[in-house]
Amino acid sequence: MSQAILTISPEVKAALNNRQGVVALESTIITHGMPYPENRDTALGVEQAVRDSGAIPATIAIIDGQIMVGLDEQQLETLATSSNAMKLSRADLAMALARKAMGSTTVAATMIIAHLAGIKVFATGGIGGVHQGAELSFDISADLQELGRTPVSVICAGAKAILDIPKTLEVLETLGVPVLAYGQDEVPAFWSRSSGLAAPLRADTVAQIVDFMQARESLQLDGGVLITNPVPAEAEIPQAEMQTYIAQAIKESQAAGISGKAVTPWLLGRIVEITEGRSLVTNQALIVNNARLAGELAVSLSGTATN
Ligand code: PSU
Ligand code: MN
Repeated sequence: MSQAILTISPEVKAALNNRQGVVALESTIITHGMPYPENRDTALGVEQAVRDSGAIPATIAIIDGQIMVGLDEQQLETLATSSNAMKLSRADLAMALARKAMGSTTVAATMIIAHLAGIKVFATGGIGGVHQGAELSFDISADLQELGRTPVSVICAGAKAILDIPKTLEVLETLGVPVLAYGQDEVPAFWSRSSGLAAPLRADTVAQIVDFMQARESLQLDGGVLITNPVPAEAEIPQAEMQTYIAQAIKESQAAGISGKAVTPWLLGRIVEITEGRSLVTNQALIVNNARLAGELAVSLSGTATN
């Protein structure tokens, strides 16, 4: 039975048994996405936002080789202060178990574990995608393939604007992943509400998302759904402004020879420095906003056959 390898917290277990809404949360944003103590405070704030909408948060990470679904405050603190946590995607997840290591889960690995646990809704900040210059580096996040195969709905604030968003959307389309924008026609671009790119699909209410997911279920379609939720207006950094910071960070990363798994964390960290912390505040606001929407969706779904 698939849940046997999971350590599910009592609270999450009770919520799953009672068919209460549960929202999965990733942990790479804690270990590789933000500095301490903002990472811990954000993780706690995100959990609270899920609770505020009536659902139960399940932050996912690997501690001593155990797959934890739902962390207590002490475990969150351990993760937030660790300097050696492995960044785990589909390819490396099993090695963290075999080595009894500590590891944080990316969007891809969080989807795999959420699915094993029977959790349908997952909130994050931004997904990985096709990196700028991918035609030379071949750097395309495993998050995209995972969305193509694992049936979990991921709520994010758009593809991170450090990526090539048009190419990311093309790959998602190829993989058959529906991309919905929530309440607007454009795909949001993480720190910015606007990307200049039309969203393939749009939903304006949680009820519309639920109807859409039920229709997918009746078609027996595999794979995930990506719901892109624009950052609240008061917290956004406009796209034109953001673009100069991103261009500078990418140029510096190339000059420094950063590659592979290190690229996303390096760029995010550098952009926090370049914006003197402003991008971090935006990042916190958008993930809390996503957690709220995910909570509402999980609660609505828990009352349907799709649950
Ligand atoms: N968004 C953030 N910070 C992060 C990430 C997203 O604000 O650290 C993480 C997510 O876990 C995502 C991962 O799955 O970056 C993508 O990494 P890669 O491009 O190496 O697949
Ligand atoms: Mn990569």
